[in-house]
Amino acid sequence: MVRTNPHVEEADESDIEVGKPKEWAAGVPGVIHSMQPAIKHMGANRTRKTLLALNQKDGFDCMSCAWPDPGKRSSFEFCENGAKAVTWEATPVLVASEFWAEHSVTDLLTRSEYWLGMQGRLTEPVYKPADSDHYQPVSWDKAFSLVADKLNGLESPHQSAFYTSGRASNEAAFAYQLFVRAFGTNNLPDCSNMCHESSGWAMGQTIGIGKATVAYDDFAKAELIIIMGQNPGTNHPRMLTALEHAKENGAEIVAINPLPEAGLKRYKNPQEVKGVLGRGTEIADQFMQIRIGGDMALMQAICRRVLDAEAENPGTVLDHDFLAKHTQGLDELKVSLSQLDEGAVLEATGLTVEEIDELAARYIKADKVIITWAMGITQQKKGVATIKEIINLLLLRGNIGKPGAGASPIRGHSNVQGDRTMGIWEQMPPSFLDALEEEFGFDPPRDHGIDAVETIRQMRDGDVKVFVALGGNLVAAISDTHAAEEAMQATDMTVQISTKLNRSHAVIGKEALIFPTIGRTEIDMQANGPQFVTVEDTVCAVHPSHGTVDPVAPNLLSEVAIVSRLARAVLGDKVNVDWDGFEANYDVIREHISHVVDGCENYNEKVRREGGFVLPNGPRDSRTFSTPTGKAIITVNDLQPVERPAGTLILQTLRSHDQFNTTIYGHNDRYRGIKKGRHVVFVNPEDLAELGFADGQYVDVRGEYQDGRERVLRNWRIVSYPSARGCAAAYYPEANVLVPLEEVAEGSNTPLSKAVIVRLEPTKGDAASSAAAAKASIS
Ligand SMILES: Nc1nc2c(c(=O)[nH]1)N[C@H]1C(S)=C(S)[C@@H](COP(=O)(O)OP(=O)(O)OC[C@H]3O[C@@H](n4cnc5c(=O)[nH]c(N)nc54)[C@H](O)[C@@H]3O)O[C@H]1N2
Ligand SMILES: Nc1nc2c(c(=O)[nH]1)N[C@H]1C(S)=C(S)[C@@H](COP(=O)(O)OP(=O)(O)OC[C@H]3O[C@@H](n4cnc5c(=O)[nH]c(N)nc54)[C@H](O)[C@@H]3O)O[C@H]1N2
Ligand SMILES: [Mo]
Repeated sequence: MVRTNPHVEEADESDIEVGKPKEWAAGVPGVIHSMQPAIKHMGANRTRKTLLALNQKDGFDCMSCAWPDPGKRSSFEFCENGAKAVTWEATPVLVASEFWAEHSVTDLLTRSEYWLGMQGRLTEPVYKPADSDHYQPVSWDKAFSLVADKLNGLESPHQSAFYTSGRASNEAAFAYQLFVRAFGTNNLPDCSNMCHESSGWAMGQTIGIGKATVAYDDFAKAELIIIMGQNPGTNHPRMLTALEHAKENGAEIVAINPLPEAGLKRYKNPQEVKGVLGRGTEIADQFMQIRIGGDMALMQAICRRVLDAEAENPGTVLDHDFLAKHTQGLDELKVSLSQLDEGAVLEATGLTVEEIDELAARYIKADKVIITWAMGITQQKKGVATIKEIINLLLLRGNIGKPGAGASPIRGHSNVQGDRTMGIWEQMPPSFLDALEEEFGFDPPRDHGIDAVETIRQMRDGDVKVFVALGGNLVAAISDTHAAEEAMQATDMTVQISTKLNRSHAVIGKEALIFPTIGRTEIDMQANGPQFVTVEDTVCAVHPSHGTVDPVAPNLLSEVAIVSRLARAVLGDKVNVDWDGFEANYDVIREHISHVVDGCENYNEKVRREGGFVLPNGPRDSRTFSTPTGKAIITVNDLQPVERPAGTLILQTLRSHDQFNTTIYGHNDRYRGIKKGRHVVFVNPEDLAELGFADGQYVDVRGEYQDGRERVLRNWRIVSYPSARGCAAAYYPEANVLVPLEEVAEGSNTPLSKAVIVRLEPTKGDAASSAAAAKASIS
């Protein structure tokens, strides 16, 4: 059954229900809830072929996050949110041809992300000419030639930018970066610029590689796991199973977060009897409710206690052999931390001395420690420095390069790490560019390209005129929504390769195209038969992903086919690349990957091994650190807490349980007790009392950053919530209007999405009329 043009109701934000936050995550309701919509819309056959193939060895890789697959898999190797992602993609609800005549671009601009996504899958290429307010169906050939003419008419290739979102496969990503570099630019911004960029920089500079130094099995061997700035219950639910197993093996778990997130407290595993019937597993042995941005001070305070303990009992605390053989910089760290201001630490963290002592004691007691982190750490002014402090702490006791220990950034998009490995980065090192040159016989550009924030700036300033996106929704995902929208609308042409509609199809250049593509769930049939793609998870394991259901519509092309045909149309014979061969048989691309990408030798053979293969990782495998000195570098970083002027709050922008980044599946946030709405701001009850506001009141949330632009969310409902003092929260992407484009993390240029200084102001009028106004102003 194929359904077209459904009627979708916009959310009525006046009707928000607020209940108590949940104390536990997952559980049976999770999986049952998630099965219902799938079965309703997809039919039993398509449901079976997708959900049961999820994360199985002959199935496809779940696109909901980059958490790895265990060696031993259950037949339900997915979580509630993975099932939502699959259903969202594989449900055969289609955007029909008439849609484009019925809905102008101006009309699409008034629609919410929820409404746009719920229109269903895109089915044919469409083009919006400069003199029209409507997209219109167009042939694939015509669509490619329109883009080719525009790109080839630019004065310089640097007037174009080619964005990638982290769902693209390794094969699509490799072909895409090759096309872009052959065209002549390194302008390859990606979602990682807004995500784990701080992790990449901090780890690259200290241990020589920007990836996790742990394998999946290390979680079961760890004695202590510290989870910082991450909400696994919603965003990496399968991680909870690994944490549960770690606990069964005796590990302690410490969670550091301004919010008491459900998954960090208790977990009911839907796949085990005690999860079904019992109270589940208590996850965190210690929960530290830190202030936003306080993690760097906390890490310094723990390092200081480790050093003090060693001074008291010399030879018993530090891993002297490891430090002497593999690291540099210990003495400088000692000097610097001897001056650490404990008062400043308590102020920055909001924690007590006892809590900090307790964590230090746990750290010193454990021989094998893993520290994981995500967006609560990376999207901070001091994100890079904070991660360097995490590395310092791990190095002091040799917790890198031994079983059960390591640094583990938990990546977001399912293949964001693989895309980087394949060359999606505006700053790929010369060794990669040399290998490309050797393999394909052209001279790749050597100057660094621009990242996501810089792309917005250059579009705003008229320097970038053509924007192409391999997936994603940049205009909604980047900071400063209104500035970003103006920038996007100032371009000559925008091109989106997408599965479904989103805001980036409404906020467009003078001319615009949409290229519809098949998704990961779907069978990818090419001239040489069905093709599989490959992906890399957060612990560097590479494996194949095979679609299992027929594409929702006949006129879709795979990402590889779109990129290859676009490249051929733009480049003609300029470079000697067999684009037809790429499209017909992905082994051809993989053969090139083996020659160009480090660690991918014999790629075609290795990815076909049972379970794929794990990329080499110097620190993890052999304590080899490819820094300039060959040693891991212990660093000294200046503490600089987030400053909060009187009367303001530090606001973080985060994910609800019913969304995947800018994709909104529904309007509930089950674990935080929110139903039927997203326009809420979570504030600590004592802060509310101090500021003179009440739970349930409607307010304007106004950004404090001053540059002449007004940044405000109007008519948001206050939810009294047990967040750390002074720290509020609201949902991304709606709250992106508050994050200034100029406010970025030092060293990584990542928008400060977790630390926006805001002021609450009473909304004029009563709640009901305010809510009606909010509804009208949905953007
Ligand atoms: N279902 C689902 N899964 C997803 C995604 C999704 O949207 N939906 N997105 C994917 C992507 S791309 C990513 S990057 C990941 C994101 O995964 P997360 O990083 O878990 O995502 P956020 O919702 O941004 O949550 C940030 C967490 O950090 C905490 N935090 C905020 N500020 C601080 C701080 O200063 N210190 C500390 N210690 N904690 C802080 C917040 O309270 C929150 O718990 O998830 C991936 N998986
Ligand atoms: N304020 C604030 N801003 C943030 C964040 C935050 O925490 N707070 N988080 C940041 C983070 S961590 C990230 S990763 C970015 C995310 O930024 P993006 O990756 O740009 O955004 P997504 O919402 O993941 O992109 C969703 C769109 O991708 C398309 N899509 C889905 N599947 C496929 C596919 O298989 N192929 C193709 N070609 N297209 C597909 C669909 O059209 C869908 O609408 O946002 C960042 N922005
Ligand atoms: Mo992300």
